[in-house]
Amino acid sequence: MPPGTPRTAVVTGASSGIGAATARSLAAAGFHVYCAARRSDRVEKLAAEIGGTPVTCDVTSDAEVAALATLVGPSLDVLVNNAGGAFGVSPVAEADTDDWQRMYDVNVIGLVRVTKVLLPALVASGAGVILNVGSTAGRIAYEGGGGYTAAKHGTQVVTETLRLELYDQPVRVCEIAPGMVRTDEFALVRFDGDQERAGQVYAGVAEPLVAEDVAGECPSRAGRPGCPGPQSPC
Ligand code: 8X3
Repeated sequence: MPPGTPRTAVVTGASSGIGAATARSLAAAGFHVYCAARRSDRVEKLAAEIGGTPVTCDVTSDAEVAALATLVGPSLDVLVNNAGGAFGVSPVAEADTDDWQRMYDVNVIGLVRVTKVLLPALVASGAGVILNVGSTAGRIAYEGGGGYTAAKHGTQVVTETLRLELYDQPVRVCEIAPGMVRTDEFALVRFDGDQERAGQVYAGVAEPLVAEDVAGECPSRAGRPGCPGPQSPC
């Protein structure tokens, strides 16, 4: 890599929440960020803000993911597999299997699809990093959460499998598994746009995590009780 060439990162699901915050955080650290998500207007705005490249990309589409890899080219330093989500809270006995399928498609197969096409570029960088955004839902079970927890357990197991399989390759495989994070859309999507039910998820939680906590910046928490300061790890 010629001196002065910025390191590169791909963030999927970059249109909002943890994905957008991560893209901003990586850009602030000097990366050129490919901001990938389905909603073109959102990624275009974000990419313009951080000097990155917008990519309209649905991780469930072979063609769009292939186009992402073509755009990125032969070398990539960091892949953040953030695209994911929860749809519905039906108990297993009443499972909406279309919702369960969608959750598996985006949280597991989508992650695999993107990883597979970008892996050669990550290896080529000589020190690639794959960061999969999992969840505490990939560690536990809760009533009504079966479809999402099953999918996020899948995220975790794929991550661990990949780590073992790449033991002799110059690629680190990591997972971050946040708990409840209050973002604009996670709960709203889960409850199909029902603002009131979405709001109840965070009721009684004094200071839920926010996207920037996960992305590594913590300006929103600076000054709160127990915060050691914006430059220190919380
Ligand atoms: C989201 C965590 O607790 O809402 O990944 O399922 S939870």
